[in-house]
Amino acid sequence: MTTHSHPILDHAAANGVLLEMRGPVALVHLSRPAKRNALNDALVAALRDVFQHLPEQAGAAVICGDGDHFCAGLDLSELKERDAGEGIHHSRSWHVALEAVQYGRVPVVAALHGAVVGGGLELASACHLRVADDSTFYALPEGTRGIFVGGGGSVRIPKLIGVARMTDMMLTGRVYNAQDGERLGFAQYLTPPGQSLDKALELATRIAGNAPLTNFALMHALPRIAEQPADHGFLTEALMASIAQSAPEAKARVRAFLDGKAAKVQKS
Ligand code: 1HE
Repeated sequence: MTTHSHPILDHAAANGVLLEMRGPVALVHLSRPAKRNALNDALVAALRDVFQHLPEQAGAAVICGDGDHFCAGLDLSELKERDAGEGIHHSRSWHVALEAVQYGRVPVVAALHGAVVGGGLELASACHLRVADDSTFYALPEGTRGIFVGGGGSVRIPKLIGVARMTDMMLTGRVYNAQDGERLGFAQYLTPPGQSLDKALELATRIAGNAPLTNFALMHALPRIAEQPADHGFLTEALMASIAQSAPEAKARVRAFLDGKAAKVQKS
């Protein structure tokens, strides 16, 4: 384990976001366990700063929550009377931070446990993969608190579970458990209690070994292609494919397979 000292990362650590390097993986902790990792303005800014300043050697990242829960969402003690203009800027500050997670330099795996609620679920949805353990539960209490999502959840969450399920969660306060969350598409992996971080680190280490252009294409091109009309998507795909396969790293990997030096795909 290596911790990094850098003025921006030190400031982030003081505001509840800790970075440690685990080999090629940047492990980012939400570290405000006494408040269930509730996201106040300083913590959201710290998250943005950490993802904008990941160390060069990071090839993938993992986000986890310290304590018994991943994240309790927006820090409700900061929900003061804002006028409409201030509310827009507050929401936009979350968008910037979560875009730094989603569209940063490296793929991000969320290691989930306990509460993944409100803004915590919005943050998890900005990651590229989610690994949940058996203690995980998902909710959007915004509906019952008289507010709305503001951290990009209305854009990202329906892509995971559909508009109808998100509407239900907000209208009725419905909570999904870990098994249902995996079945519906919140998480791609489900582990026994206490094992989501190890699994997330294992996956992130593997992801960090991919060709960088493949990871770039999956993070930056795939979600945009999915939003494009099909004829635009086919063109973007062709451009991205040709760029990726022209990289020396791709040529070396294909050559290794043809020479019998690379692993075959194994039946799972
Ligand atoms: C908090 C927060 C918070 C805990 N803001 N302080 N999110 C919510 O509506 C979820 C609110 N939280 C909860 O439902 C529960 O705290 C949990 C299920 C997450 C965890 O329960 P538990 O029993 O482990 O902890 P606790 O005893 O409820 O909380 C421990 C402390 O954390 C306590 O403070 P203390 O000073 O009395 O010790 C809680 O007040 C504090 N705490 N959650 C502030 N969220 C961009 S828009 C996004 C909009 C939203 O995210 S709305 C959803 C907000």
